[in-house]
Amino acid sequence: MHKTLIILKPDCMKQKHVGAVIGRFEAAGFRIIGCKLMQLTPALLREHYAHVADKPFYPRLEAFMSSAPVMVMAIAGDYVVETVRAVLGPTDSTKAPKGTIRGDFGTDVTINVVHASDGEESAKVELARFFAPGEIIDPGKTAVLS
Ligand code: 3AN
Repeated sequence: MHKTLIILKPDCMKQKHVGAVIGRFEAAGFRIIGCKLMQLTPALLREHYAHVADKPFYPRLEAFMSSAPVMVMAIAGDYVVETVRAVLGPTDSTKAPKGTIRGDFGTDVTINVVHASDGEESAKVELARFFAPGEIIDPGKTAVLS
């Protein structure tokens, strides 16, 4: 089973696109296996965005990502990492086609609705960064009572 880490960013939360965004992941066939609200700290953001922490745009990114609570999610399904990246569209919302999440709801390259892991290895690292082992539960493996 493939898994990925999703963060619904402050713009998604404030503009109330949470239901629409989760709906697109569900419509693509994926299931939620972890979900919680978090207020991200500068220390956690510096770790999560270590690959861009020395870039000139980083201070704005950190200020934005810590400006309101976010929803962190783990979702699962076949080829979820690459499929979710396609459903999201490119990082820069102004270049994202209509019909993608960033093309429909994003503002710019920083304010871009959702973070999603960019590969299977980074997904493993990021899921462990944001979720304790017991916080990820696969409902696909439990019977639904009728
Ligand atoms: P993605 O989140 O799409 O994988 P990364 O990992 O290249 O993109 O960049 C991490 C975050 O840094 C992006 N989500 C975006 O918010 C921000 N970012 C990336 N490139 C730029 C840029 N040129 N200017 C401003 N912010 C950027």
